[in-house]
Formats: sequence, C-alpha cells, structure tokens
Amino acid sequence: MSSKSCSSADSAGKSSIKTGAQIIVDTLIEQGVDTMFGYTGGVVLPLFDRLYDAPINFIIPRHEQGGCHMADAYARASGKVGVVVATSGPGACNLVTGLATAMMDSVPVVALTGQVRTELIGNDAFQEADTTGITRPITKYNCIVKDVKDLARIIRESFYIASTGRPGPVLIDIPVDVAVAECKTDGSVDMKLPGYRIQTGGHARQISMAAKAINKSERPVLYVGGGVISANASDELRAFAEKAHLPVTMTLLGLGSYDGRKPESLDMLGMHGTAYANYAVQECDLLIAVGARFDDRVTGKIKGFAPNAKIIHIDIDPSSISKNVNVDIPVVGDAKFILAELIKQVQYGERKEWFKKIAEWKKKFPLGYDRDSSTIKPQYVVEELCRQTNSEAIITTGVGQNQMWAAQFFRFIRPRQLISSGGLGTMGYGLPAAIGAQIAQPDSIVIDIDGDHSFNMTMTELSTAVQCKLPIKVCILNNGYMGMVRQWQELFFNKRYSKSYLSNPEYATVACAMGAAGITVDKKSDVAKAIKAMLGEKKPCVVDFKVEREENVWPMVPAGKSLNEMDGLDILESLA
Ligand SMILES: Cc1ncc(C[n+]2csc(CCOP(=O)(O)OP(=O)(O)O)c2C)c(N)n1
Ligand SMILES: [Mg+2]
Repeated sequence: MSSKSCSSADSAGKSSIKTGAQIIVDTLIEQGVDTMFGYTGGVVLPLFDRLYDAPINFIIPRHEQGGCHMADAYARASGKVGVVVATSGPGACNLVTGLATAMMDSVPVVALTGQVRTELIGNDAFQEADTTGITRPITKYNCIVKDVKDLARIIRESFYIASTGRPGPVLIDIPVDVAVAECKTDGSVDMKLPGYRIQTGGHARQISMAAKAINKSERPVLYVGGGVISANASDELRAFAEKAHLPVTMTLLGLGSYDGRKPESLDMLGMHGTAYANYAVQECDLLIAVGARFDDRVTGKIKGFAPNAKIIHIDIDPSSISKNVNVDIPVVGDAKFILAELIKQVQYGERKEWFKKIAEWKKKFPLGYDRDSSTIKPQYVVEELCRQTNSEAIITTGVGQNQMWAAQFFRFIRPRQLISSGGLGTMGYGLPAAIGAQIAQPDSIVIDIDGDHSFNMTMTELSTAVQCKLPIKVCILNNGYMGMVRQWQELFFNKRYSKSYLSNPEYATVACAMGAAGITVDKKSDVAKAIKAMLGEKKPCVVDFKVEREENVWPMVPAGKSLNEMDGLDILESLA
C-alpha cells in the first residue's frame, strides 16, 4: 500500500479560532478517543482545563507508569489506541517503562506530554527533560510540536502511525506555549507521511510458494505470535489451521489466538513452553511463523533452533524477517489478508504419523504438579481460576513464575484474553493492566495473576481501581520470593538466594485500607471458596494466596540451550 494522505475533511467545518489545548481535545475526539489515562502538572494545565468538561472518561492513575500500562492494556483488550497524558520532566520520565513495555510488545499507545515553553527548552528550566531524546528508542515515532498550526496534523499522524503496520507507541511533546497559542482552523489538515509505507497485501508468488510448502509438508508446525492478535486475524488463523490440519503452538503473546482446548493446540513454546511444543518445533520439517519475531525466549540457542525445518515467516514488519533466524519463504504483509489467501490454496493433510508422535509427547510430558501436596501449589490456584471462570476471564499478569504459571495452567480460548508484558518483562504491569483491561471490557471478569514482588511495584494503583469502582480481582501467588530469580539461583547459583526476598505487607490489610476487599488464603482447602468469594465481590478484591515457597516452573530450557534440552522432564514424566 502506498503512503496515506488521509484527509480530515470529515471534520472540516467552518473556520474558527482555537487554542492548541482545544485543538488537542477536538482532534482526540475526532480520532474516536472516549477514554484517556493521565496525570496533571504545571505545563499541561491548559490541556487539563479543556478536558474539564470534554466527553472523555479520564482515569487518573497514582503514578504515570501505571497510567501508561493502563493505556497499553486498554489498547490490548479493546484493539483501539490507548492514550496517556503526562506533564513535563518527572511526569514524562515516569512514562519510560510503560512506553518501553508497549514498544517491545507492539502495542498502539499515543502519549501526550507537556513540555516547558519553547524559549526555555535547553535552559534546564524547572521540570524540563529532553522527553523526545529520552523516549526515541522506546517509541515507534516521537516528535515535539513547535507550531500550533501543526498540532492537529501531528496528532492524526500519530494515531495513524501507532495503529498501522506493526503497531507501537508514539509520543507527542507539546510545549505549553503551543498549547495556549491560538490558531485559525477549519479542522481540515491532511496527514503528510510520504516515507511511511505499509505493505499489507503480501506477494502473490511468496504466498503460493508458502502454500505449496505447506501442502507438501509431512511434519509442519504453526508458530503464532502476538501479531495475529493485533491484526485481528484469529478467525483466519483458526480456519487456516483447520483447513490445512496443522498443530499450533503459540508464544506468550500469541496465547488465545488459537483455542487452547483444541487437540491440535500444542500450547506455549519456548523457555517455559510445553515439552510437546518444543519437541515438535525441533522435529518439524516446516515451521510456519505468523506474527512472531523469533525472540530468544522462544528460540533458545538460535543455532540449534528447528534444525530440520524450512521456515515460512509471515509478518507485517519487513525488518523482522531473517533478523534472528534465517527464513526460507518470507511473506511481508497483514496476517489477516495473507492467511485468508493461504486458506484458498492449502489442502487438508492427514499427517497421521506426525499427530501420533505429538500425542505421545503430550501423554508422556503433560504440564503437571503435585496435586496431592498439602500446601497450596500456585498451579492449583491458576487451574481453579480457570475452572471457576470457565476459561472466560481476561487475565493480566506480573512477571516471573506467576506469569509462566498463568500461561501454562489457564486455558486461553480467545484473542485479547491474556494481557502480559512479554518482550520487556515488566514487573508491576499486572495491576495497572487489569485496570486498563477492565475499563476496555467492563462486562468481563478481569483477574490479575500476580507475583508478590511484582505487585509491590505498582500496588498503589489499587486506589485507582477503588476510585473508579472497578471490580478487578488480584490473585497474588505469594511465595515470599522473587520466585523466578530464586529458581535461577537454585539451579545455576548453588541455591545462594542473594537479595531475592523481601518482607511483604499483609496484602489483605493493605487492600482494606485502600478501600478494596482483601482475603488471605493459607490453607489449600480454602482456595476454591476464596476464589468463589472473590468472583462475587463488586469492589476490587485482592486475594493473597500463601503458596508453596520453593515451587519451580517446569519444563525449563536453560539460557543458551536448544529447545529440546529441557530440564524438569523427569519431574513432569513422574507426575503424568
Ligand atoms: C521492573 C523489573 N525489575 C526486575 C525484573 C527482574 N525479575 C524478573 S522476575 C523477578 C522476580 C519476580 O518476583 P515475583 O513478582 O514475586 O514473581 P514470582 O517469580 O515469585 O512469581 C525479577 C526481579 C523485572 N522483570 N522487572
Ligand atoms: Mg514471588
């Protein structure tokens, strides 16, 4: 597709004089924004004044990082662009982790930051920070607006850039003099993005080569990433997998794109993926990657990755093709379109031997844990959450073991159901993400499956959930450790648990003090009851599950090893 010069003619009307701040609000509304997250401060006061009676649901986090994660999760849960606002200096700096999180996971977020007056830029003015400089590597695009006349155009371009191609965060820095300046406008300013080109279609010859390779393959594996979900291509993916009869494995961000209850699902692959997914990748003769980027947590040792496979890579981002792993058949374009084309060209393949082999791996090495243990196993909590919500809940996570157990033991059945920081692995993401997701999907049950230390990082956002009357649920898998760090120290550092535990507060008491409900569970026999009570709670509810402290996540591909070199298989086999 050629670069777009989108006209704003639909918003064109009679010309009038507006301030920059008013133009911002009007352009946001024109872009369909009805929900925003953000925190005020000196240089954004003119904008906040215009937001006073704007028809926008405005959520104030307790920290800008939380606001950015909320906007990010709102985008992931809704498919729309998330919007966050912060003041200059400290406010903008607090967005950094949130922007980097969105960047690594290709999430469309538009961040608006205030900046000091144009004439003061570079003077070390009060609350001045070089926001565009700081955020350049963690945004898809950013810019500073120097002239009020450019404001509407830049905002339109930002929404377009954030949400098209490979999505990502965009930051617009707006000096306060630009926000108060006036300009005559009739609303009709076109985007000017001559260098921004997106290839949606996919090359016909490449598509036909891919189809031929699929039809010929005896041992194919479909490897699906988050790109399928952001391209809204889940229906096409399911139809494609069914028509060609392919086993499907997903990355953390791809979970839900394919129904995890289907027998063809191999669940997650990679470092803590299933043994049957990892073995299948290592033994396949054709790997069909869609909307995935061959990240190191997925590939393990790159040299040993899928050694017998021809690789097809379907992706909207040409720069990700053959970036980490050499690809035989690249197809650049929109997954939704390309999969629809492939459906027409692929044939059903029985592949009896291959599916038999996969069934054997599944039988021998299922995910498991000691179900007879007298202590609360974290995996049991996740399974019970899945059972009681009938696999329907939206799940957000912290980072660490809790995240991996959520991925392994909750069965995801639809896209946009798991909202987790994959690429950056941001502890503290879970709670603000639950808030953003609940605002995007008010009728869904939203559960943050969190780690104690991840929760510690942003738990102040519980106040936001209380103020917004959101019925989010937080399930802390409280092992008292930075569990994933402890697991690595156990396995690779002789059990020297250096600086990987902290004393925690009584989370139920903290929750109550903040106006939420709080439940502590220290007996296995109380787990199901507590989850039932939590699901019936209208207030935000925190459940502190005192889980087995030294439980490990299995299987595990140690860093630098190939996918088939998994630890913990003996444990899984003995539990099968
Ligand atoms: C902001 C941030 N700091 C540090 C890390 C490194 N890190 C990864 S997992 C982890 C421990 C997480 O502990 P907890 O939230 O209790 O989860 P658990 O593994 O115990 O389930 C740490 C410190 C990170 N991912 N993010
Ligand atoms: Mg922990």
